[in-house]
Amino acid sequence: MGKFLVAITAVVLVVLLTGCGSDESSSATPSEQTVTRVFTVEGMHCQGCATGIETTVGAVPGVVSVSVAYDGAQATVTCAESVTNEQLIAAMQTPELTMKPME
Ligand SMILES: [Cu+2]
Repeated sequence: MGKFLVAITAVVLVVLLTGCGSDESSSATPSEQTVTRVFTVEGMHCQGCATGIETTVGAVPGVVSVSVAYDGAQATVTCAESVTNEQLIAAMQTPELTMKPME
């Protein structure tokens, strides 16, 4: 009976220790700096295109957030520093859409 209690306590401790804060860093490594990059987007013809880019670029590992403005033809991406512009562009590139880093 004593051993059973010890086992339960151990499980609860593990859940408490590993569960705390684990949701915050699902994609970016906690110690890694994040950067915000702005791209110009050509070829969008409706808000659906913007939403599609947000979804595909948002799925790139290390990407924290994506905001695409159809009106301004711009994509703002917050991601881990190790994510390259090429990775982001490759993720959203289609025959119709072109994304370029903005200075
Ligand atoms: Cu569209």
